[in-house]
Amino acid sequence: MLSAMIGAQTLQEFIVARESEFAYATGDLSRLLTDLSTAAKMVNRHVNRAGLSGIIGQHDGGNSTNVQGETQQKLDVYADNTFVRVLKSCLKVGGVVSEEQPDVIHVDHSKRAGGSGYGRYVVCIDPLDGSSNIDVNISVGTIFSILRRKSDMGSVPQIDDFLQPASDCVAAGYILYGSSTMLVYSTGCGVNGFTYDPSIGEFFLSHPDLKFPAESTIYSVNDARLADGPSVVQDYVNTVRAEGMNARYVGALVADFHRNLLKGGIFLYPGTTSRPEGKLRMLYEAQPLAFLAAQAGGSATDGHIDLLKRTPLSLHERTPLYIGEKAAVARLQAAFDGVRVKADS
Ligand code: AHM
Ligand code: MG
Repeated sequence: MLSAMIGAQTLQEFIVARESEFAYATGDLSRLLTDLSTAAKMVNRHVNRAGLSGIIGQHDGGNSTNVQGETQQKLDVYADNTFVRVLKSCLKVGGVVSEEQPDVIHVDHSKRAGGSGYGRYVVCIDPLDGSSNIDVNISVGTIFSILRRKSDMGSVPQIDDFLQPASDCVAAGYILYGSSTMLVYSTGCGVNGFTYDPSIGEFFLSHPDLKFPAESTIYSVNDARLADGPSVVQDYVNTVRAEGMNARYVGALVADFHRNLLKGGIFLYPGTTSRPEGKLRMLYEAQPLAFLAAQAGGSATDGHIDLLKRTPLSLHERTPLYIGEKAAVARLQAAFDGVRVKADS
């Protein structure tokens, strides 16, 4: 890995080189992205050692649940603590919403040197997505978005600072802890991917200007839940299957999204009869990936509207999610629209 990376741009060099592309460049966002990459390295180290260190398994003997009522894994807790601790220490951050915590974490820097109240950015994060994969040594990820607060800088962030449409993200990205660890992010000027070289502790630019391939060859859906979802989605899957598309489903959103971004495809997680609102969360799963998809020439919808345009109403809101290469998503959207028109006539 090391020899292949010699001469490649490091994440830090890239962040600094691209700073001027950002409309409000003051270096604050660069600082924040750098801090996120530091936390990613710390989490990566634990994820990679999970089988060795006795850290796998459920936190607190399975007695601890997060705000969604799901059992927390030890690594969920470690990743949450690590990202939140690093973000709290970043002077640019005024608040954080984490999948693992019910309320907004307010970050007051007024007692710190150089701090003046609450920072200008808020961060939404799923610290360890797909964590049920940890015990079986399959990829997991971190997903984040960064928003500029609408409320006055320095004051306590308000809930509306977090409830902004994905189109208003300042940056978004993910870290994939897979066969190698990658950090993929966008500040609204394309999507770039960086591969981690653990031997020297650096992320290197390995996937510049990522774009979905024009043709989709893969669909990703939890087949077991398909029959409980909208018939539009069932029909769509049956059609693309008959046309020769291949099925791939990891069960970790970051891994499924990343593969489809590289290979061309669509990920589908519909609402079901028992959970019409779907499983995935708007703020720290759907929205960051919708922002990235758009930057990579793809798109995302909930079946009704483009997810870039939807304003969330609550911190842990869920949504159906259909995301990937643009034509594949547009075709599904047209099928949804067609059914709606028929029902209205
Ligand atoms: P999590 O945030 O509790 O880890 O759940 C989200 C994960 C996604 O990574 C993945 O796409 C989805 O749940 C898989 O769900 P299912 O097992 O229902 O197919
Ligand atoms: Mg998650």
